[in-house]
Amino acid sequence: MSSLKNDNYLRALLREPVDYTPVWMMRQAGRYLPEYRKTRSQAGDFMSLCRNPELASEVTLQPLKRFKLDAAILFSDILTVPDAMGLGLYFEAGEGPKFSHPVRTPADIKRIPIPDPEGELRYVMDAVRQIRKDLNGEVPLIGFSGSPWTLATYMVEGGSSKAFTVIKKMMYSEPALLHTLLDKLADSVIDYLNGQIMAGAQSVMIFDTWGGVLTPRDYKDFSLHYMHKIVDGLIREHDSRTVPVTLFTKNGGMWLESIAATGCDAIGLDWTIDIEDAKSRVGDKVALQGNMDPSILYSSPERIRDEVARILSGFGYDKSGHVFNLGHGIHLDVPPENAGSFIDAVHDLSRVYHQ
Ligand code: 1CP
Repeated sequence: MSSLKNDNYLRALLREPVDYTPVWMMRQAGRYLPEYRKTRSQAGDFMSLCRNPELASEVTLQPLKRFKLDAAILFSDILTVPDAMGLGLYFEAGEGPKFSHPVRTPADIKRIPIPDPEGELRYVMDAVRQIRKDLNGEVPLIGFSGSPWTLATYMVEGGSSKAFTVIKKMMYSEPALLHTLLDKLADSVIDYLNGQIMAGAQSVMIFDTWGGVLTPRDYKDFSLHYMHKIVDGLIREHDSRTVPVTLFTKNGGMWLESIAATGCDAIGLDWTIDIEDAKSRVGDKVALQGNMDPSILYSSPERIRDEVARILSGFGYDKSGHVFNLGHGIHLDVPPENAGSFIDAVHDLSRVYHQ
């Protein structure tokens, strides 16, 4: 087993005792940091940054140099998988990700391959290996993927969407076709995450950013079902340690019991649910990650501290089972010092809960 200097994050996910509540931030490496913008311009563009293991490792570690974060997250994107399937990912300035070949017909879906993690996606595995080397055992490395449903929204819509009309039309008029795509994506994500684990990721998280736009029934059939399949297919022990799995459905607070029933180790919460309620519903089955509104980081250090205190007391005096985070990614115009105040507040204020 390779040793870790700070394993509070992994311990909290497994509901083992910790010294304080560990914290990391979704999108902690990114455009709110001037040093990220500099490395990105050096790389040329976002995908070139992802494809260069040394630079991807550099930006992964940038937030850890500024703040006392308890975990690092692989610098990459969920859209690497559809890109490896041949959909032609590109970024239009100010418009977000797009695909030159969206998948819409049975022939499109039949054609897409299940990517080999050490083939088309080798650059991601190389980034994981490089980051583990550069982290030098300081904190654990989180690997990640999008959920099949969330990936499918981008693949079918051809990019970001607000109303998801193209994929919903497919869901309601040709459900079997969409299921074929989701099943292929689930198999691809299993291989991709297991590849990351073999390359050195010490926990994995599945981002289901768009599961919350579904009806409860469709959420179960078209999103949760495939995340469950992934949880069942993942390597759960590696290098003599458990590899915890976190599922995050944005706007999924209504469905915590069914999410917990997949056998995941932790559930990521957005800010639309009180952590106290979440804990009373599923706290005996899973750890919880979250859940401060990222917009609180626009306010003062005092206001940030109050919010941290409120969330810690909501989770209460259980010795473990809470990983502090934002309820979604950090906004790109947040002052980095405020992120520092947030992280310090979690560490300072949480120690009393763990004595
Ligand atoms: O211009 C730039 O520099 C690119 C901006 C950017 C960044 C920094 C994109 C494009 N992706 C990323 C990195 C990224 N994406 C990480 C890195 C690790 C970290 O957290 O520090 C992660 C985990 C993601 C995951 C991701 N990408 C998600 C799921 C999480 C979430 O935020 O909901 C989603 C939905 C994406 C798609 C995507 N990629 C990039 C953008 C701008 C988007 C969102 C587009 C949309 O809103 O639909």
